[in-house]
Order: sequence, then C-alpha cells, then structure tokens
Amino acid sequence: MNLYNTEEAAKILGVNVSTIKRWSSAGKLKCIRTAGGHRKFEMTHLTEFIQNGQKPNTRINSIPMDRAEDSRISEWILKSDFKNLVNYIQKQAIHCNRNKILDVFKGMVLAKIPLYDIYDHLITPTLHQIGSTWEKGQISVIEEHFASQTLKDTITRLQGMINFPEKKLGVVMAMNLENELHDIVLKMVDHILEFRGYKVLYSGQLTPLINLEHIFDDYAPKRLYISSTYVENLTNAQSEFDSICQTAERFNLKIFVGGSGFDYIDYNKEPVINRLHSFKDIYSI
Ligand code: B12
Repeated sequence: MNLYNTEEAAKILGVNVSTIKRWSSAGKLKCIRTAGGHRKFEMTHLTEFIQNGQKPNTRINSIPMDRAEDSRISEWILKSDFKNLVNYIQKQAIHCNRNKILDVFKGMVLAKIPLYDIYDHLITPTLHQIGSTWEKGQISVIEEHFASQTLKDTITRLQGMINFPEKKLGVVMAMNLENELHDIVLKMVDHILEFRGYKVLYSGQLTPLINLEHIFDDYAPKRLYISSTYVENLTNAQSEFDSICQTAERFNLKIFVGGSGFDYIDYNKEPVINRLHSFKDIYSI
C-alpha cells in the first residue's frame, strides 16, 4: 500500500502541515496512525476528503509538489492536457520509472478523472505512440519491452490502490485467445470491470481452451470478455473463437469482444452481444 506522510498530504491539498493535523484530529480527514503515532494517508483518504467537499478552496495539486516539474505535471493533470501527459508517460515508461508514472495516475484519480478516461486518453495513446516510435526506429525493441512492461506493472499497482464496490454485480471472465501475448489491454479491461463492481476471473495471455466448460460450470461467470490484438493464423483463431461461442451459449454466457483481431475474426454470431471500442464502453455497457 502506497502511503503519503503529513508533509506530502499538505502539498497535495495545498495547505500547511498544521492544517492537515487539525483536520485529521477533528476526524474530517481520515488517516492511519503508525505504531510511533505518525499520521499516514492513503490515496482514498484524500479522494474521500476532496469528494466530500471538505476542502474549502479549489487549489489541489494532485501530486506532491517538490520540484518545478511537479507543478507542470499537476497543471497538465488539472487541465486534462493529455498530449503532454502522453509524451511524459512514454518517456518515463521507456526509462522504467514506475513511481513517476504512478504519481501521475494517483494525481489523476485525486483530480477525479474517471479511470476509463485515464485508460482511453492516456494509456491507450501512450501504447500506440510507443508502437509507432518503435516502428520508426526511434526506440529499440528492448526499449519497447521496457515501456510496455513498465506500464503493465504500474496498471497492476494502481489496481491495488483503488477501492472497489464491496457489493458485487456478479462474476465475469476476461480472456485472450490461445496465441495472444498482448494482455496489457486485458488487464485494463479487468480493472474497469472490477471498478464497475464485477468479480473478475482473469486468465491473461495465451489462455488455453482445455477445460473451459468446467470453468464455466464451476465458476459460473455470466459474461465473457474476449480480447484479440494479433491474429497469426486466421483459420485457427476463427475455429477457436467459434468453439468458445458454442460452449458459452450452452452456459448462457453473454460475450463482449474487443481489439484489432476482430477486424478479421467473424464475431457476428450468438452469444456475442457487442464489440467494444473503448474503456468507457466497457464501463457503461
Ligand atoms: C506492447 C505491444 C507488444 C508487447 C505486448 C505486451 C503485453 N503484455 O501486452 C509485446 C512486445 C509482447 C508484443 C508482441 C508482439 N506484437 Co505487439 N504491440 C504492442 C503495442 C506497442 C501496444 C499494444 C497495446 O497494448 N495497445 C493498447 C490497446 C489498449 O489499444 P488497442 O489494441 O487499440 O485496443 C483498443 C480497442 O481495440 C479496445 N480493445 C482492445 N482489446 C479489447 C478487449 C476487450 C475485451 C474490449 C471490450 C475492448 C478492447 O480497447 C482499446 C481502447 O480503445 C502495439 C502497437 C499498437 N498500435 O497498439 C503493437 C502491435 C499490436 N504488435 C504487433 C505485432 C505484430 C506483435 C508481434 C507479432 C511482434 C513479433 N514479430 O513478435 C508480437 C505478437 C505475438 C503474439 N503472439 O501475440 C502489431 C500488430 C499488427 C496486427 N494487428 O497484425 C502492432 C500493432 C505493432 C505494429 N504496428 O506492427 N507487442
């Protein structure tokens, strides 16, 4: 769990340390007390405080302000300046600077930017840009791997920091096809579904189809989200997909598909409900 100390909380909320102490002593701003009596703040303590309208003025810095760079980033976050943020995140990802990326994510959550907007307007274009800078030969393939792994790690860490609804809407499953390595997108799908209130069965990269019906039987998911980005062999991918559809239909599952692989795979069949194109769609449909 990532915690802020009193000084950092003061920098984020744009007040001095004694105000933070006063608010927390009065119970307005929740905190955790360490064995030594120090206050520690979770990101959710700060978001709850801001959302409850407890902060009297609007000056929130979204990330702890230590350096000139921090104030620039804070301004980009508060103005939803995704162009500059994408360039910044790409640079940090190539250099494996996980904490700097996480600071931006946390800042966006504090600034009340919805999770699906972070994924649609920041992470998706960053991944596309990483792909095109690699295609143009501006970064090496190892740097492309640094960048994509760093983003995957930070998305997983962010997932551990956000509170999800306790009451679950039901069980859903998120899977890739058998030969698919692109699973960052599926991790984000997983996160959005969890945020929406589903319990998610996440099988990730290269999901084998053996025993799929036992999974449907034992875990009883009611929706299946299938991601396909790269189709190496269309005949195999199509028959794999058709077989999943047949099994899913027997178990009354609804299927949602997404990713550029479905430009080739025919998904116009039962029980496919929809092809989704954005994280906002995944959140709302
Ligand atoms: C990171 C990356 C990798 C990483 C993957 C790491 C990981 N764990 O995911 C690694 C290095 C492993 C990799 C490997 C390969 N990659 Co690659 N990769 C990328 C890169 C840079 C980003 C992919 C990504 O995550 N995009 C971000 C997602 C969020 O965007 P999106 O796919 O457009 O998805 C959107 C919608 O379609 C929708 N959506 C997508 N999926 C889903 C799923 C559901 C359920 C829903 C509801 C919605 C939804 O939501 C998104 C938001 O709008 C892309 C470049 C690019 N332009 O995307 C290339 C890219 C996808 N890769 C490509 C290729 C060719 C490969 C390799 C074959 C390379 C090789 N020769 O080995 C292998 C594939 C091996 C395999 N069997 O899968 C090509 C694919 C071309 C094609 N369509 O045929 C691309 C486009 C690069 C290129 N221009 O050549 N890759």
